[in-house]
Amino acid sequence: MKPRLVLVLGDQLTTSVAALKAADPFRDIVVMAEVKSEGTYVRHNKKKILLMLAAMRNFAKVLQQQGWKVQYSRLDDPTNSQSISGELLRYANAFGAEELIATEPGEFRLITILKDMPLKLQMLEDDRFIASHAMFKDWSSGRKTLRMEYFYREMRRKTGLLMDDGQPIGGKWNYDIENRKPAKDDLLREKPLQFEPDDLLTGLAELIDTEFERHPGTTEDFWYATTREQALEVLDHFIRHHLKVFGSYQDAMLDQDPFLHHSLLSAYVNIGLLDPMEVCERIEHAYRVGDVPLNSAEGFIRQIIGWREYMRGIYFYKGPDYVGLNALHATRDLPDFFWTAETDMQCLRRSIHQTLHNAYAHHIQRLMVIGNFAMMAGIDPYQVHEWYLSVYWDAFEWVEAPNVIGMSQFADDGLIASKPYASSGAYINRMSDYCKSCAYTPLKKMGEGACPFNLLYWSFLDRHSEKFEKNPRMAQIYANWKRRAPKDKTTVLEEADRFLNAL
Ligand code: FAD
Ligand code: DLZ
Ligand code: SF4
Repeated sequence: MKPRLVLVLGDQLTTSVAALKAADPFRDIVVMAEVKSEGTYVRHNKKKILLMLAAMRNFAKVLQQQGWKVQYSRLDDPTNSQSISGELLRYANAFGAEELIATEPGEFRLITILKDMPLKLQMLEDDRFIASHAMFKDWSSGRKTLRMEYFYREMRRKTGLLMDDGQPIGGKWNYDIENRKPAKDDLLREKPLQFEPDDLLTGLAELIDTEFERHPGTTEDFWYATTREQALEVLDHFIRHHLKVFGSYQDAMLDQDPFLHHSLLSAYVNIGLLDPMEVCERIEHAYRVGDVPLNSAEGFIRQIIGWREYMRGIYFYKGPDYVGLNALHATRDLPDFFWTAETDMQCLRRSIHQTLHNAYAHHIQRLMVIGNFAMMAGIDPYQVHEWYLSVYWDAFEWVEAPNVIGMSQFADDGLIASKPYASSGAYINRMSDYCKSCAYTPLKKMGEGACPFNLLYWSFLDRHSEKFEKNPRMAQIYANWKRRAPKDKTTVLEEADRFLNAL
């Protein structure tokens, strides 16, 4: 019997991935390929590429130890064709394989590439997710709005997480209202668990610095996990040191602390080192034995079985055209400082610098600083989407695009968000300490030194009044704007225009 090729992509690094479950270790050949095309279709952050390739090499060893025949293409192999399809064809010719078993990739781009190959393709649904495509379709069909909160309740029922006798523990589904505390600088806050780079990482870092020289970010200061064992240690560390207060400080931002009480687990779950259900079960256990409060456990579990699953559902439900949506007709080019962090707005300077350096920023930096600015400044959402996809360690289109196009840029016209996530400097001032070291004054609404977020906020609302004025959640805001003196309004709009033209 001819061998079949079994593709394992860089974000499918688990022994229980669908393609491996369907394959026969005695007959089939696993293909894993480090290729330039996957690193360059957007200019991925060097740290993200380092994470991917190191985790791939470590995982290939696990498969070999389990008895799989693995054909592994290294980036610097002179015979490497540098694309997934090229490598599959090369191995198909070498071994006389005519069939390919693959787990559905997390980007339509790659799904199309695999479907177009001259091999008989068995593409299996990625069952690492709790909601299948069929379940999401069932849930969404016939609904007027697809709000996450209702999907989340279904997922709680389906998984039984934090449920007793079919009811949510504590009597409420959602404790978000308790999760909005600003944080204080605290030297005692436990730092993230860091791993010393080994020879594999040092060698790969050199290769990446050469091959992806012009990409954003750096391979220096790399201390992330690259094996399942290490990722499990990160999970333990988070539960032991941070989960208790995760909920309360979820929305806080501190200039000198990029990680606060966040878990740093997204990339490990997305690339397969951790399973989403195992993570949630560990969190639930911590709550049930009394180690952590309900608002933290619920807040965390909601992010995984709620937001994460919902975003994936939306991506596959809406299809490949979703990333091109532009409901607010935003056309401005992405400013250069997104690639350099050189701006005098401290909140943006710090969030973008940390993003480029760590390939990480936490949710509120992504949503309420960077995304908020991009939307209010009217930046083309497709360019914003490409930026997010390239700079973050956890960014794959299935999760990145709905978060950016939908949640953060409102480019899907409110499919995901019931109102735009727009806010003035007052919000950033309340939730962070950035403003203390900023060239601008957060509460100043116009004139010399006025915070640009204040100018942009009103100019954004004014520009889109037709769309948002009738939204009941925004009526009060528009009433406030209307009450302002006409002279003030003109000044604010003129100053906002001047700021935008100078970008
Ligand atoms: P924590 O704050 O510790 O949260 C716990 C976990 O919940 C995360 O590890 C993640 O798995 C999950 N999670 C939380 N929020 C979301 C969400 N909105 N969507 C999906 N999962 C969520 N997440 C990605 O995994 N990849 C992305 O490319 C991505 N892009 C984003 C872009 C924007 C504009 C926004 C607003 C959010 C984005 N997110 C993305 C969601 C979220 O910001 C990250 O998952 C989170 O910051 C990762 O850090 P953490 O692991 O420390 O998260
Ligand atoms: C992100 C990424 C990078 C940078 N490099 C590789 C690679 O060399 N080989 C590989 O198999 N996967 C890589 N990936 C992850 C893929 O881009 C990812 O599987 C698709 O985008 C689908 O989610
Ligand atoms: Fe950001 Fe405005 Fe605060 Fe400066 S003053 S850090 S621009 S919110």
